[in-house]
Amino acid sequence: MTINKRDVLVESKKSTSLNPVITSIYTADPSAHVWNDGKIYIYASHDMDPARGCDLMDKYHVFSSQDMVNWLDEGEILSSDDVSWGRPEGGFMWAPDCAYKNGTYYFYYPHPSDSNWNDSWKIGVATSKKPASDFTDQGYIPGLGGFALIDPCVIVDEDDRAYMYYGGGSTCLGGELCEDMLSLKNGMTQMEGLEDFHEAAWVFKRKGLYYLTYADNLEDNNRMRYATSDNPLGPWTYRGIFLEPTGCSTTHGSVVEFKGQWYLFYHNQAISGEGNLRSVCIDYLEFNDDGTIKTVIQTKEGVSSIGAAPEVNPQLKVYAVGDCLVFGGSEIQMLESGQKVVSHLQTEGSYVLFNNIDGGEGGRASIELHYATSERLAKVNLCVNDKDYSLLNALSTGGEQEFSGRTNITVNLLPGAINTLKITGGHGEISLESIIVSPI
Ligand code: FUB
Repeated sequence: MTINKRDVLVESKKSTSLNPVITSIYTADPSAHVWNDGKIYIYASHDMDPARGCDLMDKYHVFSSQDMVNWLDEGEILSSDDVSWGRPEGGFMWAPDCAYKNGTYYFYYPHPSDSNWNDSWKIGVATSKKPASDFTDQGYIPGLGGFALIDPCVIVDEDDRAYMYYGGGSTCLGGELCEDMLSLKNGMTQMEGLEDFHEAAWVFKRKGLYYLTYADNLEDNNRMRYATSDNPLGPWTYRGIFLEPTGCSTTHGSVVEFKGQWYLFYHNQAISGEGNLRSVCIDYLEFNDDGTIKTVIQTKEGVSSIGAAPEVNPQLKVYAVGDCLVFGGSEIQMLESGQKVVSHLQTEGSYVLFNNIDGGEGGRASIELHYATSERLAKVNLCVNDKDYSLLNALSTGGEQEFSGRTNITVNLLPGAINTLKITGGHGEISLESIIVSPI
């Protein structure tokens, strides 16, 4: 079998980020950061599809952007399988955060250490010299954790001192981290002055003022509230609600400035309609003259481009589906335009197989499928070298021959032209036009 490879230009058809902004897989609890490379990164938790509840949340993905509109899935950075001290049954990889200090990225995540999960929360730390790959678990922070204590967030202040916040079950705690970023200087203290704190603490600083944002307890419809202080560890002055319910039972967000503009990252359930299949969104966040936050307007458009779109990867390779192997009820079809596509991928057991995919030197590669579907929400299952990357969402393109759909994920490839990609119909009628393999 021959696989066609040709260079192409990929044009972003999005003029705004759209909401949800991450659609290929389900993601929640976005912690966004701008690092020295000039890009903005989202560290997100992952909801498994089909929905199996928050208890089986298994791993974290990172996404990066230089313009707020085009986001690259940088791939999985940590899974519960990587946590040697963790709950034996895995799961419970809940809302994380990342901090940078002295040349190292510190990825903080809540995870139970025992089968009795809600009594045994710990805050784990994985480190890397890179923002979105090669993280290695370093264990958990001594002295932190216990009943319902989740959702760590870390701020490295202008004087280089670092503070951690976390909490749940109506308790929010904060404390200073030691220089090693892996231990606490003087333990944690209660954050005083918050009203109706539930979880999802996030701290940022603007014009010398510290802001602590969090999810409240409104039943099945949490909102986001905030408080401010002149000191990183409070006491705090409660300021109000700035994100009304998103329609999802949980709410969780982060506030970040990028290229002079402030944004709120949060999640909703707009794609799935299910509270444990969530999707990350972005909208503008604005301040009043007195420093208070205006209520965030939740939009479908998302935010506009800020900066140049990413350049086309010169190593990009396109594999035309006309050259792949097709099994089951799928077939290769010639359209009137002369375009060859794989159609009827929805048939049970049908799949397409690409052999001999070149992984270059090996490592991470973005896999992007170009598709058409008139289903509101179709799905395909992707396996690479027998590793199951599970379901990818394919949102409606408005027509069975409208090949404007894009769904992608970053996977690991072996070195050389020995990789195998298998795409199986997951749900709904969908046709594929091409697959793009782009080493990162
Ligand atoms: O995603 C799991 C949990 O749901 C998070 O830790 C909470 O903040 C809530 O979003």
